[in-house]
Amino acid sequence: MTNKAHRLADLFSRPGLDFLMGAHDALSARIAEEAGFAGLWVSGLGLSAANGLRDANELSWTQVLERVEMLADRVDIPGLVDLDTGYGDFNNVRLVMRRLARIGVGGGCIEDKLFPKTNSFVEGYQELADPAEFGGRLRAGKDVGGNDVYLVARCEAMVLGRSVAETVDRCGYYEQCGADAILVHSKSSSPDQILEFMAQWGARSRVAIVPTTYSRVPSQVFADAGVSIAIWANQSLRAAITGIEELCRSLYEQRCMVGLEDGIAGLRRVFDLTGNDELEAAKTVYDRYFPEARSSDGLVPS
Ligand code: SPV
Ligand code: MG
Repeated sequence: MTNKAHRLADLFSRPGLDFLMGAHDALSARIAEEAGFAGLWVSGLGLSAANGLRDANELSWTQVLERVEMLADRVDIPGLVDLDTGYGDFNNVRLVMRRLARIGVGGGCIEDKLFPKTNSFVEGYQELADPAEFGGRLRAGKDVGGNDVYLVARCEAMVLGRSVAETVDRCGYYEQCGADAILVHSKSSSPDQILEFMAQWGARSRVAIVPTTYSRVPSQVFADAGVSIAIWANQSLRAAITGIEELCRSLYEQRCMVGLEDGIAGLRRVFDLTGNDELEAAKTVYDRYFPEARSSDGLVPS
């Protein structure tokens, strides 16, 4: 198992509730890591929106993985990558998983809907996958990702108005098809659906939830119900939008930064987040890379 896959597995399996913080680029990932989060949710909605696109597979799977690679390179904590439906059938899942395993980010999550996906909170028609077909996608993911990708199966049944009982049946089958853990999604504003699911699911595979519409429920409620992971999927993206909007509105109106400087990060913070200190240290400590005393005549050193 790669280091990050192992650490993500540990986060899911250790007792108590842990959190994955949503990230939409390397910078938001670094900020989440610095804040203390032990793992990331690499959000499909976030990656799409950060590129001005809809969460409808408008960003191609290779574009997604290019961004995942940059993000994973900038943090030490593992990430669970939102792979939507796996971008097609079992064969697309194999391609994606092979590359995800090479990146070594930690894990991948695929959901039981059809390509091109529709965000769970978008109103209108959404189609649930046939469980047997989706099971094939999971088996393909496990066959290729093996121990290098922690595989999470996401069930959208309750989002589409299906019963808790069907959700439990589907998740049980997904577990048999090789999922290491289950993500059970709900768009209810109350936690009741999730709590009922947990009561029926019992102590089977580990469960992750996404408390977006029921975000005000104290996390202890979910810890007591046996949930392993809660995912703050899009709060960071939404905070960034609000921050940028407020600044742009004010600056457009007043045409100078009076009263605004203190409300935004200083450049020092930008340099910290991008690791400038490490580069400065490398210049002084390793004169091997950056000789202080350069030859004044520009000749090759003897
Ligand atoms: C995402 O962050 O892309 C998710 C979570 O899939 S949600 O948008 O809440 O469905
Ligand atoms: Mg998503």
